[in-house]
Amino acid sequence: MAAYQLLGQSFSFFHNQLFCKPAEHGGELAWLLDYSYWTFTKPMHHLTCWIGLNDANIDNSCLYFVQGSHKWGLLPIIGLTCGMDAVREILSSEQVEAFDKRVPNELLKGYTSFHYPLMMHGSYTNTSSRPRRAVVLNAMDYQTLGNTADYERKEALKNFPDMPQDKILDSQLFPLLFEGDKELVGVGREIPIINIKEF
Ligand SMILES: O=C(O)CCC(=O)C(=O)O
Repeated sequence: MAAYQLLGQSFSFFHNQLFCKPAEHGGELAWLLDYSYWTFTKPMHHLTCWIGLNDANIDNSCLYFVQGSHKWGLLPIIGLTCGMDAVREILSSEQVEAFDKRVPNELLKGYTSFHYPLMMHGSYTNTSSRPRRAVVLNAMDYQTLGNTADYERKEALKNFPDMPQDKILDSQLFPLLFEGDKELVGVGREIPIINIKEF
């Protein structure tokens, strides 16, 4: 329901991920915007749901967000293993100011946070004696289309099913997760939708 309210739309499963940062050596995930990696789909109407499998805090490398970065537009891919400061090179001075105030997303095990596909996020090395794991579910508007024809990182597509250009991604590998019209029948009232443009 929260995903429906945030997307304002019925939505499908896009893909999922498991992030495991073992105690004392879990590596860093350099800053990224999810949609920088997903431009082989369009339009951008996706959502990420991050679910903690351990208590996550600064010590064991929780996720960080850069406040306001969702309004910066699409940034290029700089690489997930390029170091936590490489991103500074592509940011303006105002953006670097926001970046320096990045916010730790400390969450208890089992709690969830959602992020917009242009929200800059990353996580540092886990130097603590506790593991930090998370399951991530990526959802998309149920009418999302393939946009693979001119996609440059073809090798990245090998791990995905076929996504023909301009065709709705509705195969069994992209199942419908929440169909608003059907699932909300009987609720008897309008479900408030969040307008991202207000944030
Ligand atoms: O948990 C992490 O460190 C990374 C998660 C992530 O990249 C995401 O939720 O999109």
